[in-house]
Amino acid sequence: MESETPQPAEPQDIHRREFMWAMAGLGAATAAAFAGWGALEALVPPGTADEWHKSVCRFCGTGCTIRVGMREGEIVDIRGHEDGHNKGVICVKGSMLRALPKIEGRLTTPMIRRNGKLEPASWDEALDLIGRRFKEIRDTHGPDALAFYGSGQLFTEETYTANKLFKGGLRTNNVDGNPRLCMSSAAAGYVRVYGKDEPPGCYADIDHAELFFIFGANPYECHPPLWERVQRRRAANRNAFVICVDPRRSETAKRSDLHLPVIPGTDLLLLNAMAQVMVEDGLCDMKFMQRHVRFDRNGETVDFEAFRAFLRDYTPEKVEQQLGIGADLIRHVAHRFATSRASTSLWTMGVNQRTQGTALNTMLNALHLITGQFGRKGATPFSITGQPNACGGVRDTGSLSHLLPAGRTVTNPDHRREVEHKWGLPEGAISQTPGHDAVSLFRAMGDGRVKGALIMCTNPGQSMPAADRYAKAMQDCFTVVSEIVPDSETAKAASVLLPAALWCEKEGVLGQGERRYQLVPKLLDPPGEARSDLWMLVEIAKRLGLGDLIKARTPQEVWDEWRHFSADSYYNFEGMTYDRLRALPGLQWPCPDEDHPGTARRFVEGEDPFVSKGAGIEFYGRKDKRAVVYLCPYVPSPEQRSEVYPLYLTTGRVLEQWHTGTMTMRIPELRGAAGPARFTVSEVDAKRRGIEAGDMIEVSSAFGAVQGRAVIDREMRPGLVFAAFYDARLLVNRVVADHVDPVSKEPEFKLTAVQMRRLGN
Ligand SMILES: Nc1nc2c(c(=O)[nH]1)N[C@H]1C(S)=C(S)[C@@H](COP(=O)(O)OP(=O)(O)OC[C@H]3O[C@@H](n4cnc5c(=O)[nH]c(N)nc54)[C@H](O)[C@@H]3O)O[C@H]1N2
Ligand SMILES: Nc1nc2c(c(=O)[nH]1)N[C@H]1C(S)=C(S)[C@@H](COP(=O)(O)OP(=O)(O)OC[C@H]3O[C@@H](n4cnc5c(=O)[nH]c(N)nc54)[C@H](O)[C@@H]3O)O[C@H]1N2
Ligand code: SF4
Ligand SMILES: [Mo]
Repeated sequence: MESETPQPAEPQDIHRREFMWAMAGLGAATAAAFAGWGALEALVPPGTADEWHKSVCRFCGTGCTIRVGMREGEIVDIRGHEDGHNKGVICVKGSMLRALPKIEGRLTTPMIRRNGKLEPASWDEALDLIGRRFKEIRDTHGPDALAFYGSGQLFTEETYTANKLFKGGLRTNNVDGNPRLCMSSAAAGYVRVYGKDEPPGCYADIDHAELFFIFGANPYECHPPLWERVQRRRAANRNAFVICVDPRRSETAKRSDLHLPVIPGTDLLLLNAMAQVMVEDGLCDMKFMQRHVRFDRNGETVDFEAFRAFLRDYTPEKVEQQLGIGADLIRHVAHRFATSRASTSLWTMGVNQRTQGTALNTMLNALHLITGQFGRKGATPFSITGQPNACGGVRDTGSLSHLLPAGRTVTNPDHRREVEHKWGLPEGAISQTPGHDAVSLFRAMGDGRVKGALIMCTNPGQSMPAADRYAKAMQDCFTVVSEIVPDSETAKAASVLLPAALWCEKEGVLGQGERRYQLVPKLLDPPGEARSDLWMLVEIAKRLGLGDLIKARTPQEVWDEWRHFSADSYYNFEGMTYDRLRALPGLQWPCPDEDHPGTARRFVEGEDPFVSKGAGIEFYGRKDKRAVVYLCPYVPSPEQRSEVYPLYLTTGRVLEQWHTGTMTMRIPELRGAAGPARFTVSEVDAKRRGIEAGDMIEVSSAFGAVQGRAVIDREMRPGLVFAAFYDARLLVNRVVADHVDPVSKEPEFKLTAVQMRRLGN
């Protein structure tokens, strides 16, 4: 296992929200101690726990290992686990996990909508109704009138079971989920480039990198322990240098050595121009390319000269105006990237949530491949993941509408046969038609093609783009929602609402951003009638007459089934037993047997068990053992600013709030620290419209309108407006466009043309 984790040292970053924490009643001393690496845990006043349990944070994909302190059957303390990859560090959301099981207004009983109103019901009534309606729908309209919409926050055992139940049992590939809104462009990029999904590198690469290329990511707020690790690398190595590419002056951009404030939506021009400079200035690693790389133009293999010719349209001089970054600076960045001892790229939603998300992912990988910035410690193309189980739970188990488990696809007849065989199904049982991706699914729910849906552990009523349209779609359908609270925007549209156990009220495996799987132990009983999502799936399967297919019924039974399932694939994690996961702060796959320590760096000899001896680096995901560099033309977004809609709206996150806020808005310290959501606008745009700080404004697009208060930010670029999406009172997704990337089908949350006007104060 990787051991080059940083040594404790002085915290490197002082958090801007100290004072807010102080105001939130935590006291100035506590707030000041909330300062960074190794110190965050001081936020929580020392509890008087008398037992400690190893667990994992349920919030983001950083996947911090934690210690949960308990007394008299209650959680009283949360600490970062020193043995975890996070070396004891957690962020404020992790610290406040102790409050999560006790949030106000938990849903504790099943509810059925009768005469337009949700009313309490027994589990038997709810489950019988679901069984009856799902069967009726399937028998009358066919299996494709049913769907599962899941989440990168369910446990692996839950998602695996749902996928098996719907694809293998009900025989529809309509299985999708919120990772489509999040990681599908990253997955599409990795699959296109290496033939296999998931990042090749690991967090420890941060400790060795000299150049950090942070692209469309704001780790200061969204992955704080990783940002802190970058800070420590900077403190330890004078040559370390951080470049941040973000149209917005984000908290990460402010703290970087170089911020490239690209014009929103144009940054593929930057990547192509960097490649052009690398090719023309002799910065490419020709040996690496000759051994490991192939070039592709629209499915046809081409040579390096064709790549070079393609890039001539993207010289720094040709793109600088459209991109908003000068040619000299582009050259400088290309040289730095190529010549640094080790370059690590870190990217997330500024890249993925774009109509060119797949192309951007492909090109970020390409820059590493053409310069040989790959496979050495600190040299890696790293798409950081968002949710705690988008990787392990959804991508690896193939729980998206075009996939089957362990890297298989529904359109491949061999893959279908293999899965049918493993699941004990007759040949031809699995449909050959890909199901609906998220946006297409909600459209189908809206126009009657899909009539029954099970939605688990996600809140599409607030998180889908063009939200009004899709809230209506859920109402028009027989929609079953599993939730922990009764009043999410999705719960409001439910026909049947099922009370779910959360995080430490159930047991299961989470798989995070560096291919690390960790076990969450059950420490508490769920409140009232709440049950685990796995239990619900098993009970629904029984009601559908599919109990024989879903034979594994406890988390460990499901895990063992899935572990054995993986054994003949490159995802092999046969060696990750519950016993090992209980004892260790996680393991990284591939991990083929119980003596295997796990794999920090994939495709690298000596680390990855699948690489042949003497190969050094081997891209075994493809028959020719090569990674593919694509020629990716820049295509402007369909959302273009106009006279009517002269501004761009972009959306994202803040440190203290998780997604749609159903959990973190119920934790007073977090709610207090972030405050209500607001629109951040530039001084110029505010002045032009007579808007002053705190005024009510309306932001509208071709998709809808929403009202909220304005914050005027001097550092905001003119022409851009920002809002986070955690606050249902400022339901920004009403305005957000729902165009998708043609390959990954991920919506472009990051770009909507809008207008803005002052309403009053
Ligand atoms: N505190 C907190 N942390 C979280 C989460 C949370 O809800 N709260 N959610 C988790 C999840 S699921 C995810 S997916 C991650 C997301 O993590 P991030 O992707 O880091 O967060 P975002 O705020 O969505 O977007 C990142 C940046 O993309 C920029 N951006 C917008 N348009 C463009 C563009 O055209 N080009 C470029 N280069 N950048 C652009 C935005 O200005 C923004 O700063 O965070 C995870 N961590
Ligand atoms: N405008 C805009 N919209 C976005 C994005 C953006 O950047 N901008 N980002 C997108 C991305 S990357 C993501 S990942 C999505 C996230 O979007 P969602 O998944 O819709 O957001 P969450 O708030 O995480 O929803 C999880 C829900 O599950 C409930 N829950 C918690 N634990 C459990 C459990 O154990 N079981 C069950 N059944 N329920 C549980 C919570 O109360 C919550 O309502 O949002 C997407 N939407
Ligand atoms: S960084 Fe992510 S995983 Fe770590 S404590 Fe914070 S929310 Fe949890
Ligand atoms: Mo996400």
